[in-house]
Amino acid sequence: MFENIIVKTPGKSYLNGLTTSNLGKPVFEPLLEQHKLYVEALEKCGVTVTQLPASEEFPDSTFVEDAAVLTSDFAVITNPGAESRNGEIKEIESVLKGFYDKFYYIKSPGTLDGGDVLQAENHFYIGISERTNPEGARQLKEILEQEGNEATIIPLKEFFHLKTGIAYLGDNRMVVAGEFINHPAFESYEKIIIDQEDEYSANCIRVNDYVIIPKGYEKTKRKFNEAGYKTIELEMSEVQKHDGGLSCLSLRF
Ligand code: CIR
Repeated sequence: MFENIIVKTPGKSYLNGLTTSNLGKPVFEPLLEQHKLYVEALEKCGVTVTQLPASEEFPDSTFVEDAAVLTSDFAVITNPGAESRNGEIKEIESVLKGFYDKFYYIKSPGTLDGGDVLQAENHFYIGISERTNPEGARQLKEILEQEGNEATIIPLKEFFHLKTGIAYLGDNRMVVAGEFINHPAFESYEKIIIDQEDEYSANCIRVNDYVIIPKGYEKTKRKFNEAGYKTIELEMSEVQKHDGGLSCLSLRF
């Protein structure tokens, strides 16, 4: 069960943020509306939402997930791999001081984005991507193992972040797309397989009694419902334009 969620309102500078997509320039008003509905959906899931104000200084800072890795006992402040995002960790660390006593830090030359970390009970999967380097992944694995968890490092082939293509639903069940469908690391899980044309919907979040999924993926929705999950669908068009998904917009703990 999650009790707390941290989100951050997007600023106007979001429009100048990083992206690799060719989906066009985001439009600010619909983006704000999508973010507002995201917060309302989380509240429906029964969590307390802490909403940080927009900061124009950091265009990508609404993607709070990348600045920290949170467990029930401790927080790891990351060292985001994109130069323009690195300063985002200061605010997130000071906010997390209100929730956690125990902190670890990923240190240079290690880099790590929270979007590359997936928790399945006490087993963590750490992607090596354009943002997370082998040293950052190694540091996080060491921290997690020292705290009694297991950790597996997964070099990515295609996905932007690890969680771009995978989600954990609980009950030993993974949602997998693309390179993770037949990946040996996830062999022991029951899987919900996402079709190639619906790949974006693999980035979904289980929050207590609901699975929040992006709007417009009927097949994915049916698969979740048939597996017994209640779903909430959210329009994510303006977030997707900047490589973001449902998980990126929050820290859940
Ligand atoms: C970036 O390039 O950093 C942002 N435009 C998107 C970050 C998405 N975050 C995530 O998947 N955890």
